[in-house]
Amino acid sequence: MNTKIAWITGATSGIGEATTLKLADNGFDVIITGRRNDRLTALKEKLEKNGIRVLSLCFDVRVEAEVKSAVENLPDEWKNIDVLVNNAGLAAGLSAIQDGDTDDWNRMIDTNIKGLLYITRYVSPLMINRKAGHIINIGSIAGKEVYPNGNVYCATKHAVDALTKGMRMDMLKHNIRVTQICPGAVETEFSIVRFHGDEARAAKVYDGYECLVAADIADCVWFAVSRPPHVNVNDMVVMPTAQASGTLFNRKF
Ligand code: NDP
Ligand code: 8X3
Repeated sequence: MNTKIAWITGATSGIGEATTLKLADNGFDVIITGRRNDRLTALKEKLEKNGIRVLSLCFDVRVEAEVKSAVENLPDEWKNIDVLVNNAGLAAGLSAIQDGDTDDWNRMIDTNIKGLLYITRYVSPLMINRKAGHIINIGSIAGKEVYPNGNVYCATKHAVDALTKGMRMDMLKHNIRVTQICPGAVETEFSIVRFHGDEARAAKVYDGYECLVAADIADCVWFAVSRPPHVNVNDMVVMPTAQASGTLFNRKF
């Protein structure tokens, strides 16, 4: 029962799934969360075959009552959470502000800002009780700079950047590490979600250069997690070699 426990939000796809696999490979038991229960079940079965203990919790991070209930109903043997990876998030749309779809805006704000806040609000007291823990927020290059038509998504990731700094101050006296990891372009379901299922448009985002894969970001999470306890990686910005800013790519065409 001394195995470390990691809670990964958005474990059903992309960076969250890769991070789950990486932490499990390195001996963590995992709490995996997301809204797609079939994917959670498949991941749980795969990990359990390799002897990893898995708790699967299907809920929407936007609904505070669901987040609160998930944490309050954690079985005792799952309460000692060592690592929380706040990964669940999305972009929806890519439009000038005057053309923006306000449903898209609400989804991004509710997921990327409020969802991350709800999870942190209810999980961090469990870490504070033990005077130990590590919170890792998945930010973005979009939280460091703004690009045309990225307005609201960029604002939500700038909020993650600010919240990471604020959390680090609040967690200081509780001995809890707080890290932000800010990827550039990673080929996941991200752009399919952003373009509301338009796979052809999504594929163009990654065309003509070698983008990051989810496992590259999982490696960064593991680097931060595996530092000695006195070392906190504050912030990592990780881009494809072929990307120099939110919009500048070295495409081979
Ligand atoms: P994916 O679309 O592949 O994965 C997103 C994950 O978030 C899914 O597991 C999804 O699970 C979960 N999620 C979304 N909304 C909710 C919700 N309301 N409640 C619970 N879970 C939710 O994208 P990525 O892996 O690329 O994205 C992961 C994070 O990385 C995001 O925060 C994103 O902003 C960030 N990022 C991505 C980059 C990229 O280029 N891909 C670059 C920089 C940052 P489900 O649908 O099952 O609920
Ligand atoms: C996702 C990467 O460049 O679309 O955060 O903002 S980008």
